[in-house]
Amino acid sequence: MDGPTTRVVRGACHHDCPDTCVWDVTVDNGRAVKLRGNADHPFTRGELCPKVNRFLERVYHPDRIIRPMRRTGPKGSGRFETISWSDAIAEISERLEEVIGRAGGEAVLPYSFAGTQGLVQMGVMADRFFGAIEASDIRRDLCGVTASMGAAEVYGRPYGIDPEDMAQSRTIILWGTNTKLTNRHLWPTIETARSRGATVVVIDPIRTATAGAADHFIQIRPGTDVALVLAMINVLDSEGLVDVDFMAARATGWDELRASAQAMPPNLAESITGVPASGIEWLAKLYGTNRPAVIRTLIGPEHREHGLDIMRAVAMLPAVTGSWTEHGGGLARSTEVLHHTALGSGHGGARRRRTFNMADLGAVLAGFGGSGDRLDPPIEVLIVHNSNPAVICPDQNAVVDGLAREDLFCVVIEQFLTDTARYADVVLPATTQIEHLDLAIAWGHVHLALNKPAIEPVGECLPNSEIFRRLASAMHLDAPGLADTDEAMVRQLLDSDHEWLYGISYESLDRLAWQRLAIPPDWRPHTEVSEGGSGGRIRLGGLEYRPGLETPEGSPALAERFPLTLMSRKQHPKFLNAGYGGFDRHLPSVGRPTLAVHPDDAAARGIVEGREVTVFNDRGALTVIAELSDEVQPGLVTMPFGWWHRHTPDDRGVNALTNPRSVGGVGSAAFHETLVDVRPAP
Ligand SMILES: Nc1nc2c(c(=O)[nH]1)N[C@H]1C(S)=C(S)[C@@H](COP(=O)(O)OP(=O)(O)OC[C@H]3O[C@@H](n4cnc5c(=O)[nH]c(N)nc54)[C@H](O)[C@@H]3O)O[C@H]1N2
Ligand SMILES: Nc1nc2c(c(=O)[nH]1)N[C@H]1C(S)=C(S)[C@@H](COP(=O)(O)OP(=O)(O)OC[C@H]3O[C@@H](n4cnc5c(=O)[nH]c(N)nc54)[C@H](O)[C@@H]3O)O[C@H]1N2
Ligand code: SF4
Ligand SMILES: [Mo]
Repeated sequence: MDGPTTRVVRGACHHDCPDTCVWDVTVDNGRAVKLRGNADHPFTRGELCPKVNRFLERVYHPDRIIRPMRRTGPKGSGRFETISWSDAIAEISERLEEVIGRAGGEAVLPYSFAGTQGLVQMGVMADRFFGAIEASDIRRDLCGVTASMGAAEVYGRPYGIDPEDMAQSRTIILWGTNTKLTNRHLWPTIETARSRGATVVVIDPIRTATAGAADHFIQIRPGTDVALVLAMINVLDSEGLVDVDFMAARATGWDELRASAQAMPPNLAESITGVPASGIEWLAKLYGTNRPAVIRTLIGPEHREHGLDIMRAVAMLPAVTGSWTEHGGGLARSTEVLHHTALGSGHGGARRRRTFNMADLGAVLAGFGGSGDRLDPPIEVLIVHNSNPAVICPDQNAVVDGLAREDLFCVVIEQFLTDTARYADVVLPATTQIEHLDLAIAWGHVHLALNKPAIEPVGECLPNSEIFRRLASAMHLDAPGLADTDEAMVRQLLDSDHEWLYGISYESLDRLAWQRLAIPPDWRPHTEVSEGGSGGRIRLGGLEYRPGLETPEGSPALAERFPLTLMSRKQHPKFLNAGYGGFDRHLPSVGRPTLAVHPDDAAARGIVEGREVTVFNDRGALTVIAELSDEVQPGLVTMPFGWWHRHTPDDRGVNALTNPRSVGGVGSAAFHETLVDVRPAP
């Protein structure tokens, strides 16, 4: 009941989720008692999700880390003693000064990702701190960067349309995105379009919940999308459905693309993709004629060696048909670039320090750089915030071996004792989103939000920003901005004169909680001379389907030993990456990770539903529960990612098996290109 001591504070969800819901926290006598979606928010409309509906349980969870802790047992044992903040900061800053003085700043490695997407707590102060000590740098490339680079190769600035404009679309292709699970607040927009007659198609190797809810499902062989795109262009071209005028006005490279497409007739594409030629012809004609037609993608196909090729290929389609010119046509991809453009922020630009791809953590901690060279200096200090690399990073056995190194000084800033924090020398307690201030961008819509703290920090928790401020002060660092308050940093971020920030200020956000970027309604990107690109033109060009190295086609010899392909996507409605994998109330009823196996592959191996199986390759082996499923195609097995180590008898998760390969150290890892075999557990 609301009483005189009750107030409501507006904030925004911090999770690495496209939706960035706006919420209202009811606070009674300093304690948050209710957290609900704000019904007036245009995109999320008052509904949160099964992950976050019980967020207050997380805030006040008995397992929450609320004091700094120092390790007392062997690494990984999880045994710690409580220490004071002043001891923790002194211990870390003295260690940093000693290492930096002896080996140089590059012996220090920050590791962070998108545990919170709020810009301040994600990295503004941390980046300043690590820049000031000239630490090694990390490419935060595990998610979204490959997809973005693929679109950027075509468009320069990889702008997509406002996803809410999909309400106008007549054809909606959900290309390797599991909207109903990963981007649930877009579904009502899709339903609106449907109620006006739109056709919804899903292209995915797995019959996901989204595929089940669509009008048509195209079950493609994993990683073969470039062949499908080329065959679609082949059909569009022969049916006269390409927009030659648009391409002549806006693009270069149609002749090369056309030649590539001519070399990929639908029947050849059928043999590569597994999609019947008649299905390819139907899809191309639907896309070319039932307009406006939009392609929606997030990141699904990027976790592959040639993920960039796929994202580049898919991005070309709307230029070939000129569908950008129609309201509700074009490509609806991550909107992060729109927010960063408006704010003038983002992590682009030249890197001056030694830089590693976050996917290579295992190798880096073992003393090797991306190309196998010995590191000089090797990493002596690892400082982790907003990430759980022991669970989310590929080549998990190597990551855990690295974290277990006795000579590594490891600091983890966390809310819970994750599989990574277990290995820390010092664990520092971090606030949650309802305890700190932040500016929340969104990658699924164009509304910016201000997250205001609703309660005082629980226990002795501190915001990431304050922890780095204290470290900077203890080390007497004098680079600019290291003492800025969180409010000052939010104000700096908003201090942009870009036209899309027109009318948006700290004061207005403070009053309104969220505001739409001032992107014109019915904005149609890439129809005018674009920013970037080659001379402002859309870059088409030759396209080639290439199988990744760790696929049956790419490595037949390896596939003889490990004939099945393992994919490990987001799968559980109550998981958000690894953020809830340690919470009993969020685990599926089986309580253990399962491996989905096609009945044909199961029969060939004597695998029985519900029994234990071992899934293995040269990187590792896991004992999990078999689940016979025709949602996967023969030759493919899937296991959800995000489970904490203790849920398998091997004390590991699916990333113990996954492929860490990235191309040239840039972009995401080839998680989904992992060859394995499966046998009944002994
Ligand atoms: N419930 C829940 N929601 C989440 C998350 C979560 O953990 N749980 N995580 C959040 C994060 S960090 C992200 S990045 C987003 C991701 O959002 P999405 O990109 O929608 O999700 P993914 O599951 O990574 O991949 C989507 C689909 O791509 C398919 N796919 C994989 N390879 C290929 C391919 O080669 N071709 C084609 N056509 N399809 C392919 C997969 O089978 C999968 O069904 O979700 C966010 N939302
Ligand atoms: N096999 C496989 N691996 C994958 C993927 C996959 O599909 N398959 N997906 C990849 C993708 S798309 C992503 S985005 C990554 C996700 O990788 P991560 O970003 O590392 O994962 P999260 O679980 O979202 O967040 C990590 C931690 O941040 C903490 N956290 C939240 N808020 C705060 C805060 O304010 N301060 C501090 N200090 N900590 C906070 C949470 O407690 C959580 O433990 O995983 C990747 N790994
Ligand atoms: S995780 Fe996503 S859907 Fe759930 S509350 Fe946060 S932003 Fe909304
Ligand atoms: Mo992600």
